[in-house]
Amino acid sequence: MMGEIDLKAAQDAWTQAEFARIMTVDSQEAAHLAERQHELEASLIAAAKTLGRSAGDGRAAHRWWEQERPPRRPLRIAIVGGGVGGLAMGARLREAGYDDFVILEKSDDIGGTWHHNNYPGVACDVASYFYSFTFFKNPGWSQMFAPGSEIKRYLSELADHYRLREHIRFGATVTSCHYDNGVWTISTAEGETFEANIFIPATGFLHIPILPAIEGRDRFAGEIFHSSAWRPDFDSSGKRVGIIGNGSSSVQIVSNIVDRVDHLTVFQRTAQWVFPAPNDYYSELRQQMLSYYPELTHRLFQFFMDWYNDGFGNAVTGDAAAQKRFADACQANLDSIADPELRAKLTPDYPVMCKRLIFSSTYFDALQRSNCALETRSIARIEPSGVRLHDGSLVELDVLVLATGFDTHAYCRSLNISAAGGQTLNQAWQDGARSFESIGLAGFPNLFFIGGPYSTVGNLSTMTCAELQVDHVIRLLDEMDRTGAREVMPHRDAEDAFVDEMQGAVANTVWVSGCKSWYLDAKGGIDIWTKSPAAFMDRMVTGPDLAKYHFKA
Ligand code: NA7
Repeated sequence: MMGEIDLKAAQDAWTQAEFARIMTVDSQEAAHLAERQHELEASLIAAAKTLGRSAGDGRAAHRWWEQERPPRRPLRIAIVGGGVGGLAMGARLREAGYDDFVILEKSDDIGGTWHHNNYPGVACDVASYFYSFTFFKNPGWSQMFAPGSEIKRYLSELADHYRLREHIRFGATVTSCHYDNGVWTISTAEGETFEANIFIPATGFLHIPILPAIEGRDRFAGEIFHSSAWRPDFDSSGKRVGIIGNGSSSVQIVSNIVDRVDHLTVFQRTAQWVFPAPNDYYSELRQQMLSYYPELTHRLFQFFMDWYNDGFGNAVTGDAAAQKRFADACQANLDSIADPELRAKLTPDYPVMCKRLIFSSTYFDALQRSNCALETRSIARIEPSGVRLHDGSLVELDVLVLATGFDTHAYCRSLNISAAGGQTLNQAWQDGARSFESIGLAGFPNLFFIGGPYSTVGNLSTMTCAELQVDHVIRLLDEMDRTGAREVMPHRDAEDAFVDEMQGAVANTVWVSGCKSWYLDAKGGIDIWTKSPAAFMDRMVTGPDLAKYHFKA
């Protein structure tokens, strides 16, 4: 039998081997470490069985409905969006004892981004152990960067575990939200009206597709669709496919379909830096072992969180040494391309991470296949038979995929939010989206954003960001519950000072170092968190600073 000391030693040895394997570039050493882990996994499973541990107990032990939940005064809450943010909010409300809530979702299923995006190769490019909620661990990720369908399944399991489905209203497209005297009235395109005391837009920022304003788009004779509208049953096999754009979506699609299509043309307007990130498969043995030891899944979360937050997060907000490490890795990846002409086409003319960094170990290989062409000549128009370039040549196509991104600065504008006696949200945001500490908005009582302006975004984990925000909102609700307040909203001067603080840090960020990206709005402004991820966590965890909020009985 493995004693307690041995168990801890084996766990430590497994995690050390894991971290060393992730960091090494020596494939022989990586194979040796993987073998060592494999042996430890078998021993740890045997030990767990001997000790009578139950598999998956990270979740099973977390029986929120059996925990003591404080009695709450009636507070009706309406959440808009059944994606990552809305589901996290619902789960934590459940745990905190706020059971009177509804989640309004325009679609017919949960998952948000992970429900809508079904293109081949769709996956998260944030490591899965970090792209998870700490209160709902997942020992069963099958890959370092899990496929979209697996993330949707994870969210579905979360919805079941917290019995959220009974609170979700599918097919509810919110068209207007008005606040008056302690009550939000929310109307939908389907003709329903909901009333709530608290209103939480959790609509995200990757849900409104941008269709490029290229002449002739509607005259294409073949199939033409945005990457987020790829039908699950659409098969590109044997077809001549063109794809406009080379962001994260395109890179995943290209890598996935290149071997299946007859010919693939990637239309690139701006070169991208690509960080090499092999997508390791995780064995069933490993998944089984982790299911017995949720503490190890948590260690993996911590490891990746530090890697992303300290490494990546600091690199984009002014840490030159951290940025150089990413720049060197991206440059070495680029240098691996043998053909100097292709390499030149793929060389960006702006600093690494100015645009959202692409993570892929397969994209450059795909571009070098004989049936793939990288087209950098500019597009003149779309014609029935293909894409006409400005030099007069025609690229003939059967399928044209528009991987042209999303309107990331729209946020929840389409909800038409207003408050009695004040501005509409669209008026308040006419010079750019804003918030107080990513949560509230002066002039709009009882409104809390999840994933709105001044959240951390980019290559960080939106799940972690949502979890921090959701818990912050719950503390505001607890204060309303404790004091009996009917209204809460940030003071305008506190919000102005916060926006000044964020804007004052913009110049340090790599996002304004000379490129165009979805981090910048139409006027070149920035409305995301501009300080370090650690500063965001600190603000979320130590706050809310109640003195900066106005509570009204
Ligand atoms: P992105 O990252 O916004 O990429 C959009 C791509 O489409 C990008 O390469 C654009 O080129 C290109 N684009 C957009 N409009 C045009 C026109 N009119 N002509 C040519 N090329 C165009 O979107 P993704 O869907 O890939 O990823 C979005 C996020 O989802 C991603 O960052 C992850 O967070 C998940 P440009 O660089 O602007 O020249």
